[in-house]
Amino acid sequence: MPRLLVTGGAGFIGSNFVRYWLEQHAGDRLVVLDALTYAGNLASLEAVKERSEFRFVHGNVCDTPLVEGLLREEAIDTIVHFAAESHVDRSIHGPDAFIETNVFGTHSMLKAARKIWLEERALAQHRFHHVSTDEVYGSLGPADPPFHEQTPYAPNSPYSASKAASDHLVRAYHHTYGLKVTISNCSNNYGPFHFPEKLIPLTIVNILQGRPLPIYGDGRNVRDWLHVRDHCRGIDLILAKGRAGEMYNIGGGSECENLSLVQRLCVAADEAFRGDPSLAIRYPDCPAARGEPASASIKFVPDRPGHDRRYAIDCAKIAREIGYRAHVSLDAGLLDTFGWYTEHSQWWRGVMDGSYRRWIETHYRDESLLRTGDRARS
Ligand code: NAD
Ligand code: TDX
Repeated sequence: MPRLLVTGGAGFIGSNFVRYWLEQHAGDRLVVLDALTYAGNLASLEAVKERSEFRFVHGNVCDTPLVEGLLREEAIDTIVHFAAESHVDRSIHGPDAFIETNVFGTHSMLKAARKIWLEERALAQHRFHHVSTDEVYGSLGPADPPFHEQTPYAPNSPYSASKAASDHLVRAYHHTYGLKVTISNCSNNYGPFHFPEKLIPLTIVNILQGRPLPIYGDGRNVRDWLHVRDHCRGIDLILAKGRAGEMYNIGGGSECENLSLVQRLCVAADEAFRGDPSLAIRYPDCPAARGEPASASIKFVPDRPGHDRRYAIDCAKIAREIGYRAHVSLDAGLLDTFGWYTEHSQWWRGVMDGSYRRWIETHYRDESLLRTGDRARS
């Protein structure tokens, strides 16, 4: 049975992966290593914290001796490396943490894996899976073919540059030292437990609180939306059937312009409030609680510097070699995600107070985005 070390397991995708894994592979040892930055929350791991297979370790991936100790002590043979600084806007305002965690942190993980697996244990069966992003490929024009695994790297933000650097290090540890690695480059994830700084969860919680819905630039930027559950299944398949040294793109097959995506969430809110009168009581500041369309709160704001225009993923390789395809349609996924946020306000209110709020206050100059005084408590 595999023994997993999951870094960044208290974050959005990591915590979904931990729940997915323990559902699908009950009995496998699973250790989470997470520094609990603003993006990491133990509340996201509530459902598994009592499982005997599960252990949480509070620590930093840059702490190589700590990682070596865990690999030894827990006889880990599989690393799934999610830990990263992940928000493009934050990387524009402060790139240092991105270089530290994404580049040095990944190198620290690789050094520890090499030392324990190759030098100390001569462990033939091992896997270092690195979770990366489609942003390393840069930006597409409207008629360009989607990114495939041979698309040259052309990262445009400090975030994507740091992820590209980490991908190169992972690849180099395979070619130079023979470490058995795989890399997945996936598109924009969405789903439950997503920190409300990224477009979908931010839009949902702002709708529910009657706040403006910020759209950068003209709102015509395109992302390929991947439900986090499909992403977790894709990683599971790569661990089981992926070839060492290979990269695999994972997409959702759901390209959508930002403005259209936000409008779809607004329609979902209007319909949900019409169908469930308890929502208006729980979220009295939501326009839909007064019968007004949520889309009236859409607000165009200045564009993100260097904003990539379009991402799209060609999944042919992972479909052909491993049999992956996305199961969750964007319509079903958005409805499901909207519903999750309406039912889990305790989670999102909890993760949003504190450091997130202070960051928003420092970096958004547009005061109307900071309107406070929401009365909603559910
Ligand atoms: P997230 O920001 O929600 O979570 C990151 C987690 O890593 C948090 O729990 C945080 O506490 C932890 N962490 C940060 N620095 C750490 C450190 N130095 N040591 C240990 N733990 C640390 O991120 P996410 O959205 O879940 O993304 C997970 C991975 O997937 C990242 O590598 C990201 O680049 C990649 N990715 C994300 C998306 C997306 O749409 N969210 C898309 C493509 C790729
Ligand atoms: O308030 C907003 N308004 C807006 O128009 C925010 C937060 C975003 N946007 C736009 C910018 C992007 O075009 O929406 C799109 C999505 O933005 P984000 O949710 O910040 O995601 P993105 O920048 O595309 O990056 C995400 O996908 C790839 C993740 O954050 C990365 O970790 C991942 O690698």
